[in-house]
Amino acid sequence: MVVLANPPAVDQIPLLRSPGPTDTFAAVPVVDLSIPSAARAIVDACERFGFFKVVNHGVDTATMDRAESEAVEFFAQAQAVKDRAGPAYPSGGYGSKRIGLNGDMGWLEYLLLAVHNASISDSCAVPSNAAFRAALNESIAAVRKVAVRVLEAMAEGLGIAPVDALSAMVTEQGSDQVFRVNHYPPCPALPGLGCSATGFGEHTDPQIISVLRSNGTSGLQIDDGAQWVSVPSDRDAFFVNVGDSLQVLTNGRFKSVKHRVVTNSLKSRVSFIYFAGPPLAQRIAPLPELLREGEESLYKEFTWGEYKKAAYKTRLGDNRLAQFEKS
Ligand code: GA4
Repeated sequence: MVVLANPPAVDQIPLLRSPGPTDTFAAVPVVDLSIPSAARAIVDACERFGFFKVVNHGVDTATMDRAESEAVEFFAQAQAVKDRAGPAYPSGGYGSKRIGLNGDMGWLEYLLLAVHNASISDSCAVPSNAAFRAALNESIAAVRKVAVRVLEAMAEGLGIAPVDALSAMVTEQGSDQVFRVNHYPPCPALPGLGCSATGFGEHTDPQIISVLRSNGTSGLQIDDGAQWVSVPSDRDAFFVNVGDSLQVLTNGRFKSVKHRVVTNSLKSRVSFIYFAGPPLAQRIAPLPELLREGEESLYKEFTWGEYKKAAYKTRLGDNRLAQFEKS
């Protein structure tokens, strides 16, 4: 029998100042993936914010909706049933409130799933429900295709050949891909404090890119370089984050975007995120084509496996890349 510690209560979750109405990120870059200028628009957005929204991506809404309603059903089950799908670490499964291994907490529950090729890895027994697993596999395949198209357009925009120079790192055998299903239940409002509980604390993603789809409930915020801004939700679009590894591959030209999720007091937020990571042995270093004459790498040499291992020793909000920067 698995003995679980008591789940943390809301008073153990860190608070965040609620954003005022002026803090909305109305200028979120929108990339139309169906037109040739997408390549340039992606590079521009990655340089300015490390974040953009993708439309005309070719993914059928029904694919994501099916996975979403299965996820809603999964999270509606009794706590004891969900706990049997845990723990999330080390090989994937259900987790609640605790994030990572070093004491971070948020007002959410989630499934963390290892992906092999384009579906949930056989080594990951969760979810065991066949309909849920099939719906997730369909959505993983679809989101992964979006990630590949984004990385191809990015290579084109950066002027690096071949066209799959970046996407191959993600589609190669042994690439380290993770799919995350997050459920943020409505969180009791904290009247008068002007604060909300943290859904998922501020962090950057360690991988190359992450591709996110949510159910249209607000909560995602990014650091636009000057302040935290709320990203208007859009269930028909995908949102792309530049991760730490892509910042290094571009020698700092692209920004790994700091982001977080604040809770909503009325509505549940359900999000799917595909984290595109390379094989563990992949060397993460600036692409030679991107270095100008005489320009040196800003980072020490490392592999994705080394970076991932180091990341799991950090707290969520730590600047994980700092220890790999050349002094
Ligand atoms: C952030 C991006 C992904 O959600 C994730 C997270 C991972 C986890 O939840 O287990 C980490 C976090 C993420 C970065 C630092 C470490 C690892 C929690 C944490 C404190 C799955 C990932 O790959 O890195």
